[in-house]
Amino acid sequence: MSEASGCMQRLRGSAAAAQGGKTCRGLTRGGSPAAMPLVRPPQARRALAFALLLAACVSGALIPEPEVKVEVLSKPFICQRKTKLGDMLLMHYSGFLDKDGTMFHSSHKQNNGQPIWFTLGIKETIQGWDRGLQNMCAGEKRKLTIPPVYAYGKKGKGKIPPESIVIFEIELLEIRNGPRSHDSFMEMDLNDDWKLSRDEVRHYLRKEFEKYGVPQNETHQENLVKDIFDHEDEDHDGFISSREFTYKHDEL
Ligand SMILES: [Ca+2]
Ligand SMILES: [Ca+2]
Repeated sequence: MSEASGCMQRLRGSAAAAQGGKTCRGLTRGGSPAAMPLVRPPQARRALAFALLLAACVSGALIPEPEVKVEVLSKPFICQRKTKLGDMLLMHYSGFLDKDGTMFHSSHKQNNGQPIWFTLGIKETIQGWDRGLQNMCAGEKRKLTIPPVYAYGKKGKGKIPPESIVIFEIELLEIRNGPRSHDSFMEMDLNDDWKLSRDEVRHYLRKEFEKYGVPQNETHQENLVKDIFDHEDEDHDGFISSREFTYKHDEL
């Protein structure tokens, strides 16, 4: 982007120099080899320089930046929440090769046709998913066209040849707070002091166990709390800060 605008600025400056600040008309005619004298006057040299710069800018503009192309195939009428980094997404997906449409994987065919859970923004699978599945509603269907750099790259994988552009059709069924999302932290931080005490973590675990019908076991829970603090309380101050808790998102 910045290179393109820099290019445009240089072009403008160069055009002004070649044309005395007027128009670009006649540049191509004047720049044709037949019309060019052996010793070029300064004006012609400037015109040639401008033409070369123009060619460089145009060819630069023709090399597209690799991006994930997102097409929304259908969207639900009501969308209460959109996906964000750290969320857990329940989804069905099918993957195809762009070059001939071969399907290389589909959640409808594998794992008894069960949808999969995927955590957004932590490089769990390919980067193309992290990039292409943000701001999505439950019930939405998308088609992602993913360049190799955000898919399986130079090596490829299994049925996917090296340097393949891949297409995924994805249906998002459900969005849940990821275990490390900001929302989960807020839910756990009962006294809103932006850090989690052992009591707050204990309370949260009890609630979660209750929700999923897991039998409550004090010793097990205490071990879990200890384990969590051992791993997460990096500065050993007895609290898990929001910084310690939340995913440290890598640059996608
Ligand atoms: Ca707290
Ligand atoms: Ca801490």
